[in-house]
Amino acid sequence: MDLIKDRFKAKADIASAEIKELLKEYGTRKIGEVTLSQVYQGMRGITGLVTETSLLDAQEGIRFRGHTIPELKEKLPTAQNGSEPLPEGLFYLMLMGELPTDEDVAHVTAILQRRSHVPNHVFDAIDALPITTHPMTMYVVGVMALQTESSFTKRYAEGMNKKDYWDAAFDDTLILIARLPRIAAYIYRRKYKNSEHIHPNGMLDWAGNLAHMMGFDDHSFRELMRLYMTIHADHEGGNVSAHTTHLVGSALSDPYLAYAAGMNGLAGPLHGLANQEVIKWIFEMQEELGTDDPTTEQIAAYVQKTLTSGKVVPGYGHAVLRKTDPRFTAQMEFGKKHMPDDKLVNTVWKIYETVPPILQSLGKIKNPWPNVDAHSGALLVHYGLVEYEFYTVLFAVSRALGVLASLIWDRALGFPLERPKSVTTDSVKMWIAGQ
Ligand code: FAM
Repeated sequence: MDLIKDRFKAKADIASAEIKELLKEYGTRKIGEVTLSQVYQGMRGITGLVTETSLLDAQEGIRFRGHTIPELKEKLPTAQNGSEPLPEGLFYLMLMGELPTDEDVAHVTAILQRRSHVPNHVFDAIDALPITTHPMTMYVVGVMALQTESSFTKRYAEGMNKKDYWDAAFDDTLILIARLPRIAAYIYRRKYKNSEHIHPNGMLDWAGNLAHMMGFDDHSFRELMRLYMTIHADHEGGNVSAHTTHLVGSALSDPYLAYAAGMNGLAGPLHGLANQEVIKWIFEMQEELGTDDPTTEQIAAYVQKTLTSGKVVPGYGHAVLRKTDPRFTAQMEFGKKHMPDDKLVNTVWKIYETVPPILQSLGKIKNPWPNVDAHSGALLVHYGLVEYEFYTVLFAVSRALGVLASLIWDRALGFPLERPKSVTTDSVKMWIAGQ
């Protein structure tokens, strides 16, 4: 771990000095204006935080340290006889700000393999929950039970110097990321496979081992897990899961507490839970239409019914994006390559043809195009992972890579407690009246 840590520290020192200079020169320059509507309507478009790991462009989609998803698929190392990027490589890129070599990725994989032991009390905590508990609740309980292992909290209590916060956050992060696949797979096997647990395979990469421990050893499913873990890892800093992790971490809550908080945000239906809602919506449509191969006309009618009943069409729209999500496109390419004739996948493609014009016709939806969740479930169902309530756990495992790499940077750059100002409507009225 020290090789990576030393390399990171050198980069963080350079970045820190650069930012200090930048603020000395330009700190008082205005970066934007805030309207009253933005204050009341979710701070859309307000620039208010720094997240080094990725940047989201409304027209182009996500760039991880400047690289698009197609560029990552070209440049990131893959598993042996694989073609999908290894998520360990993306973690390295987001953390270091440079593309990893095959050796760098192998080094991260080895660290994660070595640190993946999960203490028994974590499984006891998960087992204490009723079997009907939602997998995301089990997952966050598991992460919170793991918090007993935090070296950040231990070292803080021992009087850790603030210049070492990044070091403690680094250790907690690598160990937490290493353990997440085991916790996720444990939940899957407990809830859906009668607690017939599968031991980790120490020879497999991080995502491949997750597939293995869930009970899916198909080569192309492992490839899907590698792609899935890569494309869900980060989406700049303002989305609910990333922002919450950053915010809670700003109070010097350790990476376990901050990540658990962020995953509670991911568990919301307007955010990460949408990936289960998409498949649930498609299954309900198939049920109502009495076919697993609906026509575009039947889909259009069902979309209208969804909208008139005051519900959202899950998997469509985005708070920032104004085009088809490149994470959707990457999944569509995977589908075309591995399962071109799958009926459910073809239904997703027909929905893609049908939904945008309908949403556009409403006149109020800023982005009628599909987001990452519109495709993910259909690929998982193809391999038999049909338990869609579990899908957001996979999203959460992946999102750890981005939000925790970012948290290390927060500590390394000495970001302070985050504390924006709030107002009351009474104070707004007085402001309007010029009092
Ligand atoms: N279906 C129906 N109505 C939608 C919609 C959709 N897919 N997307 C937006 N709208 C509505 C929205 O509810 C709002 O209606 P009201 O004015 O009546 O409240 C109106 O259109 C304007 O919304 P917007 O400004 O275009 O979008 P927001 O920035 O407010 O919301 C989303 C963005 C993602 C919350 C919204 O598009 C949505 O609810 N989508 C469906 C749920 C979903 O797929 N979420 C996953 C997002 C994904 F990126 C992730 O985080 N994993």
